[in-house]
Amino acid sequence: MNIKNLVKNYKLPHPVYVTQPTLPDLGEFKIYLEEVWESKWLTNSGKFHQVLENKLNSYLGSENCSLFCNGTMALLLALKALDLTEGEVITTPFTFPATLHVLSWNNLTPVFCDINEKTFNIDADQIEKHITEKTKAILPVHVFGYPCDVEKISELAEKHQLKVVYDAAHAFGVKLNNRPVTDWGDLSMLSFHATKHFNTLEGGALITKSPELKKKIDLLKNFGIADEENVVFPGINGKMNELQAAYGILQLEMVDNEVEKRKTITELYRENLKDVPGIGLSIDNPMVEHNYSSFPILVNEKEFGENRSTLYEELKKFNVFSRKYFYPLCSDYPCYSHLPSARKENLSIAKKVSESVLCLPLYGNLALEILDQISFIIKKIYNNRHG
Ligand code: T4K
Repeated sequence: MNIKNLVKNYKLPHPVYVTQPTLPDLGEFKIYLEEVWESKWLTNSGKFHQVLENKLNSYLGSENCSLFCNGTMALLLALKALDLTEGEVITTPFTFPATLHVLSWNNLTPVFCDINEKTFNIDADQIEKHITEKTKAILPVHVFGYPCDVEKISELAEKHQLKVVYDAAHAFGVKLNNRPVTDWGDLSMLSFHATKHFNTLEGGALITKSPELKKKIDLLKNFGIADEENVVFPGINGKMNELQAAYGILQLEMVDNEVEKRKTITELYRENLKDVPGIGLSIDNPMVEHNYSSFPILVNEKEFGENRSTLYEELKKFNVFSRKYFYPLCSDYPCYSHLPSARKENLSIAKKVSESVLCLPLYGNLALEILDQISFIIKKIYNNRHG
């Protein structure tokens, strides 16, 4: 059967996107909104902000959580809080643009390190060769919520006196060996964007073990205002407002259920796709307590019969809107491609992964029949290529 006929027979009735937020009950949110309307306290560390910060500390097993208007602003200020104002920072090219842009906005030069083929994270065994007298920090990303080689990165940081800031945008609630992944590094940034399984519409947080750092971060995100008469340094506005925080409190009550549903979906996808030639699944590390934030597959063109980009386009015809996270590599953006570390020979694994990765739809409300249908379509496309 040709693709046209397959589409005719198996096209999904509605578009299915890579993700979809699970919203809290509108009635419950209205109760909080009425409270905000009554108090007229809309932002600047209000009641809901304080409640959410405390609740997140309990949930995440952290002591010092600082809420932000979004994850990018949080990461930008993480670097400021650590006085990283010049020099080089070793990072990964396989990430969302924000990871790189916050370095540029802080006058820091990114140095790209290749990634590990199995975890998609920065290859900790290759970091040391990039360290020079200009290196100030390492900025790894727990891509798709899979933890980096945190022990090795800590060792390197200690040996070379480097700061470590984790972009943990995808790693809300992830644990490694029963420890929150945000335990490692000087600071970790979490994103609470609408596309995350825990979200505050837009939002983010920094997590640190240091109460002094938390104090500095809270000043930085509020213009450096210490009190009505004292502004201690040039801060900025990075605050989360009361509506975001109130929404976040309701989201937090739902998050375990969301993760549980995503786990079921992930297991079913794995089962459905495990025998499809040319579809590579990520490793399942038993030491990791996942959050099931994404479902990436790797498409091997030779075995599957078509490449990742063709599969991406064909799935669209069936109303399946997967995403090529993360393609192109950040090192290929015009603003970074001139850097010596951006050359292809330095990033061969990242290039290979980025050219074969595809994130399939995954969210708590994704019906199991739809998921089965998506898996079935992928198998049909394979069969179509192989007679
Ligand atoms: N570091 C890393 C490693 C990151 O991945 C991100 C963000 C950041 C830093 C920065 O954190 P934030 O400053 O954003 O807090 C999306 C998100 O906008 C972005 O937050 C996220 N990473 C990135 C991986 O994904 P896009 O450009 O792909 O989003 P968009 O609008 O195409 O949405 C994807 C799908 O989600 C849509 O097809 C449908 C669905 N969707 C989206 C929105 C916005 C909804 O169902 N509802 C919605 O409200 O970046």
